[in-house]
Amino acid sequence: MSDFLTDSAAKMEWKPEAKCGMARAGHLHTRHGTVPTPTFMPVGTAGTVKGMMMDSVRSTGAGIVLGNTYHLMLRPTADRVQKLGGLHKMMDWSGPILTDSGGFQVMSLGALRKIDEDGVTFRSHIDGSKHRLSPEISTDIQFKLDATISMAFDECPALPATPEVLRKSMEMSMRWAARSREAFTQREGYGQFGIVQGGTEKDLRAYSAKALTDIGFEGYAIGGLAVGEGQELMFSTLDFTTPMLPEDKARYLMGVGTPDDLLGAVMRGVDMFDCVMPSRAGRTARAYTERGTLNLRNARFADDTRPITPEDDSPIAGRYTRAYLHHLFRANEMLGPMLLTWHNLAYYQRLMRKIRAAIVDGSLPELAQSLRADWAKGDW
Ligand code: PRF
Repeated sequence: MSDFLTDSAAKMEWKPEAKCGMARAGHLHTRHGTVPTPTFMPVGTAGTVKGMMMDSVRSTGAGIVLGNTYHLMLRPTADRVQKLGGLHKMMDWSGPILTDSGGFQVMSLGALRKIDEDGVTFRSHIDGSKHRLSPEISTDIQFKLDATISMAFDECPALPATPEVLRKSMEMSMRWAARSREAFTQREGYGQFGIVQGGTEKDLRAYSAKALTDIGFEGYAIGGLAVGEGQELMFSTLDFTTPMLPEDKARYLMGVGTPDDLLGAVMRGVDMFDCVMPSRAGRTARAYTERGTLNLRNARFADDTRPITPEDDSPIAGRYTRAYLHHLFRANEMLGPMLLTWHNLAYYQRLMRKIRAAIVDGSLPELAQSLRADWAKGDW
């Protein structure tokens, strides 16, 4: 996987290449290689994209993967990752890695969480042991992990929430963003992204975007979405939030989403995404295809001798029948989740390549129309 390092950058920079409406195509240059954007980052929570060897992840065209402060600080611990040479070396991925800062995962996974102005105390979901995260601790952990892109430490309230709750939480996240930046060690080709919060409130998003751009980060994430508000509200929030962010920095929508979410968000000016959807769906027998999803556990596939898709650009198309994949899942064979995760990650990367090419040649609206029409058709 040495191809990543041939173009390592002294400075982390996002450079635009083409625009189509609000959609942007560009390149993110980092110490660990250059990533064409828009890009989808497979989730490698605990130092592994579950069920995948990193060569297989790379073979799908993925250029950057995500790791999690929360999981890695609990196990194997940041000090151990550092002793193993950092996350890249530990997991055999020489390309860029972005790590989330932990607050979001504490709130969704940790037990007995207690938030105060300084940070959050919580118990591990693994063994109940007590831990603490703060902007300084999270930033230090991400340094030890050797994350190419570190995320500022933030709080993400669940929606719906009152404007008052959203405002208080967002203001604290902005104080935490300043502390995260203060604690961040600048290194060549590495960077740190701030996270815009404020729910679906325009004035709060504006306050947050200004607070973060005043501090100054290498990129800007949009957090606090895809937390129960639905696609329509997420899109309308993006409509007013992306124009508040600098034109010359990468924009990352955290924890999103379905293929249709990605398409809609790119058309609203987002460059980067991460989501467990393709990998988690792969483990639970759901296959993404150009015609929507298939549940391969379904009895109707028991004698289906066709490949998952008639297109031959999936890494598993032409090699395995639907009937065989159905059998693997029914028999709880580990190859089932492995093959289908690979297939789904390849689908997501293919989708991003198609979207990117359409931005470059100015045909994104036409592509969007044909993608949506095909998703609605259902199985072949
Ligand atoms: N903040 C952080 N990580 C996140 C989110 C957030 O708001 C979300 C929301 N969709 C996913 N992951 N730090």
